[in-house]
Amino acid sequence: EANLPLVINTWGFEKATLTAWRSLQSGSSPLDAVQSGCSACEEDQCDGSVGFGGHPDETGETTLDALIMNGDTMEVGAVGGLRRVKNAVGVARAVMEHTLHTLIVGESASVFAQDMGFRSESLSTNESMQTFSEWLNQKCQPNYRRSVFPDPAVSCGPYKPRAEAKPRQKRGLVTLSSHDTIGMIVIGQSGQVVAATSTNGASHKVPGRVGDSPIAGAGAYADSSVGGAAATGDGDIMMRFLPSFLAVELMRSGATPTAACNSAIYRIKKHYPEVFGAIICANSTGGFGAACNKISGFLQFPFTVFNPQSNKPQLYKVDCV
Ligand code: SD4
Repeated sequence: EANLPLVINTWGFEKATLTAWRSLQSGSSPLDAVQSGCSACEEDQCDGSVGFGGHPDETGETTLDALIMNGDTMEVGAVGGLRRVKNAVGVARAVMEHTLHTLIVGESASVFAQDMGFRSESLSTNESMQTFSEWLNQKCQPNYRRSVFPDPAVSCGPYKPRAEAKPRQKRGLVTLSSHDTIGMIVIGQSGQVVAATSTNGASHKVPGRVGDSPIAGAGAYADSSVGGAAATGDGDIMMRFLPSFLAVELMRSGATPTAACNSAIYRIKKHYPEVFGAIICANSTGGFGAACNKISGFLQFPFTVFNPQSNKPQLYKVDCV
């Protein structure tokens, strides 16, 4: 018996879940619902990790990655390193519907967005500028560069995102530790599976760095004949394993959503036991699950679900493996 429709997303982003659910209830398509859910997070700057004003790069600029996928048609639209446009998932949708491409990046993505009528505006805020200047003023700036001759006065070497269980600071106050991409799967009443992601990536990234979130099969994947998956965590590592694709393929072979999620995390863990990664999985009948990699200080991964049973955004926490 199918338990549909279903909205499921990473983290405790309940407003996003509710927005997507209401969109479905008002008769919108699953694609519109998943887009509106992720857009709500962009406007809300969820955890400072989605949308404008979070995670400035090495030059202080915030740039955005997003993806949307239609599991009926296997169409995908995505943007990487999008500058000066707040609604990244909207631009991803425009890539899918108004071009024959899948992924457009950087300054050119911004020009495309402007051509499509999106407003061009700064993605910086007082908070993101403060994060940037605090980082600049550190004696030793943790960053993503691998120095051949490490100069501790300039750099602490590769920056390690530190996942932690304690509640995030309030909106806009970005910490080095928060990196909470929204990844959402929506399954419509008739079984159409769609997925989307939106993020501002990693703090102090090298300009031009694109993470896993806008990569189909990495950040998210959807196939209406099977289900969907969406990932969050250290994208530089996670994208090497295409965990969302893997999880969907495992469900195709008969794995439950929970088993598929676990296997995708174990695959990464085998090579990178200390790297934070988490994934949500859902099958086309509305079954769902999640998994995360247990690292020090991070033992449980929260995710949010709305389905006919819950009747509200229901927060779940899965124990990490
Ligand atoms: C990235 N995966 O750009 C994103 C960040 C993230 O939870 O998911 N944080 O690497």
